[in-house]
Amino acid sequence: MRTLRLASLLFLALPAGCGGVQSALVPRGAEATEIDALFWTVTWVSVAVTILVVSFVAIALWGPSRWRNIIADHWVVTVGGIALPVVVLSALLAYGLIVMQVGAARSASADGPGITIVGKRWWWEVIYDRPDGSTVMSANELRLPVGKPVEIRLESDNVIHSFWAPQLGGKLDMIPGRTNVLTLEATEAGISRAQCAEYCGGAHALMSMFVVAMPPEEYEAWLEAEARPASEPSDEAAERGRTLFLENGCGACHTVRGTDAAGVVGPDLTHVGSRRSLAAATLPNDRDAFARWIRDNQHIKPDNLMPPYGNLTDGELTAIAAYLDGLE
Ligand code: HEC
Ligand SMILES: [Cu+2]
Repeated sequence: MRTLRLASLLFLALPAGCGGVQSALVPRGAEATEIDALFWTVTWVSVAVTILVVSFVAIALWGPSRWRNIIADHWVVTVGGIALPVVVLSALLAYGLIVMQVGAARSASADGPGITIVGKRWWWEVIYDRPDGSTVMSANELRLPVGKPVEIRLESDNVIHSFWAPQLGGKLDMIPGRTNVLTLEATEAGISRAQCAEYCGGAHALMSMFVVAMPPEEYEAWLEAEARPASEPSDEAAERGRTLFLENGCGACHTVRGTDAAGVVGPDLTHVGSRRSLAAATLPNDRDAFARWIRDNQHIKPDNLMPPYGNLTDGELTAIAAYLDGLE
């Protein structure tokens, strides 16, 4: 009995998973709002059709003979079997086409600076256009100005990935050699999540990122800051961390603008300390997480393309973590 009660409690808890930062049922973007309305329309129409069909079957099986005679007539097939499906499905198709049309119109109005997102194994390179035409390299977090349609160009230089920020819009594949364009318009400030939605190998499930929608003035100020080179270490530990970072070859794969580190294999770390998470939303962003990631990343995110650094001492890890944490 107790197990049964526990099981039903757990079952009840399942829908709670739909309310989170990664739910398409909590729209916070123009396209997601339209998709949400389409989803509920299709859902409720389906519910109505199901109730109708089940009622007819129930009448046919158990209904009083007067009712059964009525529905034994030809009109049931003509109206219920042919006319109704044609009308319902055509109406839903038309609705779907209108939603696509509205989306296309919004894309045409996205004339400001865009953003390129490149799917990597298993993280995201995020390149922002600046108003002056230059670009800013960043990674593993997407920032958007609220109320402005932004052209998002989706690319990949390896396998096929798929970009999906459920609270903001539909998903779209990132295909090597192609640029697929998605237009996102955040309708309110807040934090949601994006997830790679196309299996892309080992660490696919751990390829997420936070999406931060912010008021346009804040977004512009943030982009200004993001374009600046890395800040100088603020104390001795961080200073030592920078030396260790450069000595241990981290710069062969990572760029920290303003230092000799100019690698392009891994995420740009110039402002890594200001991001909400590490390794594509696999870990929180704090000193402890930096140290754990550097020493133990193959356990934390199996198959990822960074080598683990088991050779570093606790003291060295703490220093590197202090340095990276300070890169805000
Ligand atoms: C062979 C290339 C390579 C080397 C060398 C390397 N990394 Fe990485 N690093 C990567 C890759 C690839 C990722 C992305 C892993 C993922 O999330 O799938 C990464 C991710 C990271 C992240 C998380 C970044 C983010 O955006 O969240 C940090 C921090 C980091 N590396 C620090 C270091 C440090 C410190 C060193 C040197 C001790 C180092 N890396 C050496 C390839 C490398
Ligand atoms: Cu994937």
